[in-house]
Amino acid sequence: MPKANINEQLNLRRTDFPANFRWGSSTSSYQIEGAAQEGGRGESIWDRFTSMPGKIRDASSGAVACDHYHRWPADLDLAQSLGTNAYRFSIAWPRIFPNGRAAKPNAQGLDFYSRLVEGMLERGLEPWATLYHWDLPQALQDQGGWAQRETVDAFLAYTDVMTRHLGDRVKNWITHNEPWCTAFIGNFEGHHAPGLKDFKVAMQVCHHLLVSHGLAIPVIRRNVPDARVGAALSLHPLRAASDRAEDVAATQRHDGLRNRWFLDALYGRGYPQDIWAVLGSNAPQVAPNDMNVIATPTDFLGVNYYFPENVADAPSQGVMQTRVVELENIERTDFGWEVSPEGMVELLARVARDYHPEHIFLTENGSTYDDLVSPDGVVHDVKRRDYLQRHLKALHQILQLGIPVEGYFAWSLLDNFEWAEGYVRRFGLTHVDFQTQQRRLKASGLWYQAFLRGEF
Ligand code: IFM
Repeated sequence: MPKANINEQLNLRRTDFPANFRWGSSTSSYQIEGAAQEGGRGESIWDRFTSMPGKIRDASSGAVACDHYHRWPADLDLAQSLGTNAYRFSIAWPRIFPNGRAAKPNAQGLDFYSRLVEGMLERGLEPWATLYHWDLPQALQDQGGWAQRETVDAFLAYTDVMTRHLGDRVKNWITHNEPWCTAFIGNFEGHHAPGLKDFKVAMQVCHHLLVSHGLAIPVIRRNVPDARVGAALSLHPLRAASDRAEDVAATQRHDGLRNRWFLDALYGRGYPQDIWAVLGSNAPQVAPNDMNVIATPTDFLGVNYYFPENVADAPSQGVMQTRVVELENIERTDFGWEVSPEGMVELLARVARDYHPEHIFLTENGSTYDDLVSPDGVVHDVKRRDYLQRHLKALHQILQLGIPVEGYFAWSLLDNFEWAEGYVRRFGLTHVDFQTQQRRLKASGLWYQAFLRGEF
């Protein structure tokens, strides 16, 4: 379909959004940087996990990934060429403290992020730094990882160093990316590093992540004049798989751990009592004052939105006794994730109604499809383009409802290492040929660029 026609049908322009709206793209260190053994970087739990047979679908790792460590100037040029005014990245803790903690940080790691941030500022990209996007130093995991309270102290020391070092230039700080995933995919399902399968451990990890978030806030504020601090949560609108009372109750439980566990705690309500009761002996150890710490006021809520879930009762399934079911005749991405822009409206309306965050940023949203480079050299990813357009339309609707969303970060700038899926799943607006490291904007990226540059 010619460009003009698509955009006429969509009827959406950048000027329909506030002038100071943040438009960006998102990435994370382990997924793009590569250079795993350069610059004094230490081993991360993902280096270790990917070296274990059978953990990664294509037996790959992030050892080279997009080679962003060497190619970052060109990648930032790309982000700038899109017309974005913000860029979200994460810092690899093992580049700063190769063994997790030390009296002195690794100067080469600090320099790398300093240059990266300078590069953003030179290109008019507001830096949004995430402190923890899953690459824990392996040395800390060897001592028990996030299940140990000492890891919280190590995180605070790392946070202190990073915010002192970059705080004059980086004002927007995200403590954790998707703590649900860190805790449960990594420590209960075992599909992500460190690959544990222990629900009780996952609950303790989850609690320590939240405590570390709360304790990091005053550290960041002390070091960064005009800091804005928040966490990026993976949240989902949930639907009962049927009208059966059991499925409705299961959905309530699922919501309790997926969404409310984080939102209730961050917004000062403590952990949801209904879930605490279900957890029994799996409930985490909570020190006096922890819940106050977790509820330390933030400056914004980061929401990563991908898909809704349909939930059924499953008495034989673990502590929570819930199951996510795949309903038929539903539009899905090639990952099997339901495509639901209306779910994003529903989710943000719910968050705004129940928790009243004053500022919200969509810190991730995106889709994966099996892209092919056509003989004409173009990746005609019409499904991803359509996904992006429909979610931006939904975003506009969200703003019209008066919900205070102030920015949108597309996941992702580049195809990259998609964790347990290796390089099989491509989420980029930019195609990366992992043999040659050639980048080329896909049709979705070209459309985002035209939208952001006001070309229609
Ligand atoms: O690639 C991930 C990212 O690291 C965290 N949020 C979801 C993305 C897609 O799965």
